[in-house]
Amino acid sequence: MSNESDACTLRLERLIAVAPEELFVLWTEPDQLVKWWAPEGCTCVVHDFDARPDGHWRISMCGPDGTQETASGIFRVVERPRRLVFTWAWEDAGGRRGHETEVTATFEPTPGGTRFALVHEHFESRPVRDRHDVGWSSAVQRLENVARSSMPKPEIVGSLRSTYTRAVCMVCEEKGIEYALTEVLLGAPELQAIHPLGKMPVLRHGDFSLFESKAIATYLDLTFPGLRVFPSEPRLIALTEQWVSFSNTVVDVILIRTYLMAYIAPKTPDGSPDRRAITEMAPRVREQLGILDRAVAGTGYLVGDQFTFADINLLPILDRVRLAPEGADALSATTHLASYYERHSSRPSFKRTTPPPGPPRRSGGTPRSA
Ligand SMILES: N[C@@H](CCC(=O)N[C@@H](CS)C(=O)NCC(=O)O)C(=O)O
Repeated sequence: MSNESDACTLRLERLIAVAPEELFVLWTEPDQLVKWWAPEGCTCVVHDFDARPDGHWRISMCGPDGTQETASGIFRVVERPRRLVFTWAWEDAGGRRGHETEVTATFEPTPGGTRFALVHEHFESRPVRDRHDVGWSSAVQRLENVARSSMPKPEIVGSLRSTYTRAVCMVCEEKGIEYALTEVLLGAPELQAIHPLGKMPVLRHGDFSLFESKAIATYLDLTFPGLRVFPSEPRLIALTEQWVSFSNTVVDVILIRTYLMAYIAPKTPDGSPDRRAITEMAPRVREQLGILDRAVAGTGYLVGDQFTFADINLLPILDRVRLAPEGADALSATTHLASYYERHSSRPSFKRTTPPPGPPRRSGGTPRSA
């Protein structure tokens, strides 16, 4: 592209925290357009906005001083929800259209929302381009604000007493996501409605619902901006998978589902701790903590030198195993894992998700699971 055409082309790019589908609606529905289509302090009146190929649009922008400017054009391309191309010309007092330019808006899904790009081209001169740059920048800022405020809050249904629920709440805390936690009992109807086995946590987000903690964490990480808790480099992605899988299929099964449960939900006739199971599991608890001790020895993290979902997923498990004496002793006896737990348990995301005392309860009254 020549320098001359570059000087007559305006380009804007933003990461906007909603999905392309939602942004497309803000761009194509007149009752949504009026919320942002004009620089800050101005309002607009949509006379016509037929977002279909060859459809006509016409909008007046009204300044705070009462001035009114009208632009109009035709849609060339309408590819929902990825691309919009339309012509643009300002009208004079008699409604005659002046020099025609062209606008292309593209909406690419990306972690954290939509990579939005606007190209407005074929201006007569650089000063005219620059004036439009000021106007578009301000309008697009309003668009971002409207998009953010229209985004529904994710709702996590579960209990902080559940290690899996706590892990997804920690993801929200780490990323600064505004979320709601709906505390329910194990097997509650809200869980049954989403999880085929009624397990917690489940997520509701607008018209979308999801079960399985790692799937929920992935969705939150990709949908919302902020610090990424899943790495993007192939080896680090794979190592995160490795530790999440190992923690959930081995560590959690031994430390929580078998050892801790022998204390909090024993199957003994009188409900007292299941001593046989505890004695049998204690060496296996030590063995697991030994494996994790070696895993964090190098960097103080499970994956590379960054805090990832692998750590988030493990920390609530370590917290719970400390509730029983052999678990607490085994963790204190480790070198690196004990200081790993000490350090990361001071993170605000961990502190703000501290569960209330007592074991999780099942609808119907029995304590069950961690
Ligand atoms: N793989 C599931 C496990 C969820 C799970 O086991 N949740 C426990 C609480 S920590 C639960 O709901 N237990 C009750 C039951 O199994 O009925 C996930 O990652 O979300």
